[in-house]
Amino acid sequence: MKFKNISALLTVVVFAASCSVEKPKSSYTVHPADSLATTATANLYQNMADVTKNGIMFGQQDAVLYGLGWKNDDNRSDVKSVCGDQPAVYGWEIGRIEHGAAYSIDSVNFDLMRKRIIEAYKRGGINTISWHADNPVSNGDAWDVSQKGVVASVLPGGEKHELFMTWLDKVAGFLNSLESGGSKIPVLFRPFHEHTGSWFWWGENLCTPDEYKAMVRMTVDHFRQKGLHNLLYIYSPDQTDQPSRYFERYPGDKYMDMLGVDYYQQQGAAGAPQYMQTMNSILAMLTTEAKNRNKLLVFSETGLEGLPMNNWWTDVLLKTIKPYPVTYVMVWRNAYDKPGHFFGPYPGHPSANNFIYFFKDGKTLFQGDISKMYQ
Ligand code: BMA
Repeated sequence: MKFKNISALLTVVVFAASCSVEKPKSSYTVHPADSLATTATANLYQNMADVTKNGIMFGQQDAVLYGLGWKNDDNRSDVKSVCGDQPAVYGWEIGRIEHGAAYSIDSVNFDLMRKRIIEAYKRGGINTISWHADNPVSNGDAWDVSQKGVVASVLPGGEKHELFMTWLDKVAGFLNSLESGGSKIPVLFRPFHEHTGSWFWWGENLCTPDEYKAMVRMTVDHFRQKGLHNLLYIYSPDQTDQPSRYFERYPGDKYMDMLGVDYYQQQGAAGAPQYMQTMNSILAMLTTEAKNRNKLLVFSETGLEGLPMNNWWTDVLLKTIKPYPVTYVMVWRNAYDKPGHFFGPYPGHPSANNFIYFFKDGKTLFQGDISKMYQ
């Protein structure tokens, strides 16, 4: 464990001197929605609740797969190159797994992804997976919203139901293959995200609330029936601070473990006030809702594309999330394949220095700050 400041060190020394070997009792006890969740999965969930008392974990999508000017290197991330530590949370994208493809939607080899997930788990990191599933009706991609009714078609009785169940089996196969030392690796699965927007075939204008809920429940039920009990589920709509809208398509507390939100700063630096104000009201709403439902609150995706604001990390992101019990915040990928499409720092970027302040802040937690999340 790395101590970023003296007060953290003193807290640990005083704590170690004042109590025996027993773990501190959490004031906030959580139980996975899946009553058959593995012990490691339940431990991860409770440890995430406990960690939230100490700070906010930082994550990045595809952090250890590639970054600016590199791909597939061992033990590397742009975050680590900037601050010396890896993120605590690692995001992964499995679009195209549904076809049994060898490479993901972002041209990442699935065998390498599995290897990196296992490595992250072994060093005590947390893995979260998204799935930009192709459109099963048109064979287009997840963004093909040219016709309504795709969600209805994958439900029982729909013309694409059987095909879609084979897709779910492929996803289940991948999730089931994540093993280390004979145990299944717990994963935070985040299916059919940003559904309060209408840019994916499962979006708000493309299906009814009942259809959306039925598809998520069918997915989760299918995974459970297949014996997958290493999953915690994240509900991650796009922005809304209205509980009625946020929960309109919520599949239920028996299906979801974490209340998330995806929201990005738009319009460059000029969009900062709007971003902070919007997030402030969303996080206030989610703080209450997560507490009432005994769930965790996560900022499942965010960022400012291209980071045209050198002080974004401390003056916008940290300031926005600090007052709330956010378990983790995850920024999107540093694309190797799309110029300007990056959301994290990298060496030489003008915001890198500010990211070091963000890293050193007593509130942010990186890989070196978390351990034994599965015990
Ligand atoms: C989007 C972009 C795309 C990418 C997709 C899935 O937000 O980053 O370039 O293919 O996510 O990872």
